[in-house]
Amino acid sequence: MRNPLRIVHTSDVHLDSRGAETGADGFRSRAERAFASVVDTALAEGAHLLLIVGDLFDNNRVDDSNIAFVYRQLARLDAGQQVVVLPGNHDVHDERSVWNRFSFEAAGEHVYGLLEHAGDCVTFPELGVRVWGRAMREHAPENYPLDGAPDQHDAYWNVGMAHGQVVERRVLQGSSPITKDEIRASGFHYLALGHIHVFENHSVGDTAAYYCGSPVAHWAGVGGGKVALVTLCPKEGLSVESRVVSVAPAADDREGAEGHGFPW
Ligand SMILES: [Mn+2]
Repeated sequence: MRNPLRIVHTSDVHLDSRGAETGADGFRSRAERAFASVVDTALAEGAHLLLIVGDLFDNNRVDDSNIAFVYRQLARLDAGQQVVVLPGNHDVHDERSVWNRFSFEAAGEHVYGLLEHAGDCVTFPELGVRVWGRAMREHAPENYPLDGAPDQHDAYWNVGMAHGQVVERRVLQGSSPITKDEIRASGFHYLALGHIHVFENHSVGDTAAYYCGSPVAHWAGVGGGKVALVTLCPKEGLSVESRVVSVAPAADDREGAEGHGFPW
């Protein structure tokens, strides 16, 4: 029996404290401020799940204060709110990965990482949801984020996480491709995508698939930094709302403020 499920879906925060300054509100960067707003949104919406779909960290050399910042923010969530994180191309899960320094024990029992290169599932029986994702070792044309997606299970909401580029077909150009046919065949009720910094709908067949966009307005552009608020309901079906969580100040530099929607 599936119950209504509320998800906050984010990606591409790109935390990096290098060159940071501490503002009046105590945050060291736009990315930190935006990530705190993501947590605020999960709290205000009473989300059951917070999905972080890659590039939480800007690179694998970020210093430990960035990791500690994430622990502090995720510790603000209410009891029962669960978090699932997936590496992206900026924080790939390789030998030098930031995820080798990230302690899930320190982050709390409510924080799960999908770090297996062959793909892994975490199941939350109390929420009736199963979340699958495949950790990226290398961002390359041969990396297929949806390879090994599992058979779906009728008893659960089947949710996928994938960090990469949606394309029409595999053409061995461009890295971490996710094809429309793979999305269709995956059978996920909801596929949470990361990599593109603006909100985009790539739903195919019975699979709802969305890029949530970066929550950081500086990366996302004039429309503001956003999260996706997803509700899965047995009766009313799926709803997806793109919610602004950060706005670029008018005086922000033009390059960032105009945004480009691309992941570099
Ligand atoms: Mn990316």
